[in-house]
Amino acid sequence: MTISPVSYLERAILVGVKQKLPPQRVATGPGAEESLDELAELVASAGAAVCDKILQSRERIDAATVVGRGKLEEIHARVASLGANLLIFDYDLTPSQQRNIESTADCRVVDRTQVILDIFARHARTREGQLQVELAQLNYLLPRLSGRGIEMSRLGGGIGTRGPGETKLEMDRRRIRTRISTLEKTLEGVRDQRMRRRSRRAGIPVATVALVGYTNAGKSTLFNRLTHAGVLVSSQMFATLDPTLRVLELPSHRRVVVSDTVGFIRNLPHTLIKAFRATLE
Ligand SMILES: Nc1nc2c(ncn2[C@@H]2O[C@H](COP(=O)(O)OP(=O)(O)OP(=O)(O)O)[C@@H](O)[C@H]2O)c(=O)[nH]1
Ligand SMILES: [Mg+2]
Repeated sequence: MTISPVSYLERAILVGVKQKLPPQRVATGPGAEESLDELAELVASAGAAVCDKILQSRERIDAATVVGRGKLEEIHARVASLGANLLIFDYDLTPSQQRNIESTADCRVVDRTQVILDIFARHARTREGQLQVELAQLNYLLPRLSGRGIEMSRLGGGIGTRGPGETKLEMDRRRIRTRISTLEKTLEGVRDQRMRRRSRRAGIPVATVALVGYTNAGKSTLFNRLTHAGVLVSSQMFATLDPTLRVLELPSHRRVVVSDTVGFIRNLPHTLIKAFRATLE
């Protein structure tokens, strides 16, 4: 896959929102800070430079702009002074929030989901992987299409515009719907095939061992060490998208099938989970 050189010219400012909790409530789980750091890793894997991180604390999310008008003016000034050309929100933006922010900040705006979709688009190698990414991208794009058809085609590169469906991002609604149902049918076929293969394997007394864990945890490295398979190892997140299976003989001489597969992350976009069902199953 060719990677647009435009991507390396992207200078991004990351924006996170932290909801202020009433004093009696204690925050649990990963905080907004960790999530923003993780987003920075994702953005680097997508090929853009991070020039600033902004974390805003609010009582509640602003319905129109997420961060509120005042903060947005501040962000606009920051974009200008740093020469940034991309705002990345660590928050799932609705199509109208995205438009509102874009018009005030005078800068392209994408969200965490788009960054992850973009990485998947760049890393999908097999036909199945590419079809799954395309399905996720089109499902993400469809509700966001109104009035953006022309803009999308004018952008011509960068996070949120790449992928196996790159040219198809310029399609109109009707054709996107048709394409989505074709992709769903094709992938349904892949799932059936997988299911049949699994049930055949279930009849043979060979255990399947799946390596699961956070993206970049070292699954592929371990897989290679165990099986000498030579799959891609990389410091980028989501280097592995397509599953690889190898037979491994344990010290006890028992044979098992080991599988390397896609990693996990917090808040993996729903469009991706749905599209990657065949792989994740
Ligand atoms: N320090 C250290 N680095 C490791 C170890 N195992 C792997 N790495 C490095 O961590 C990075 C990610 O390794 P991968 O094996 O590609 O990780 P993965 O879990 O397959 O990642 P994805 O396929 O992207 O989800 C690479 O740069 C590896 O060289 C380890 O035990 N120690
Ligand atoms: Mg891997």
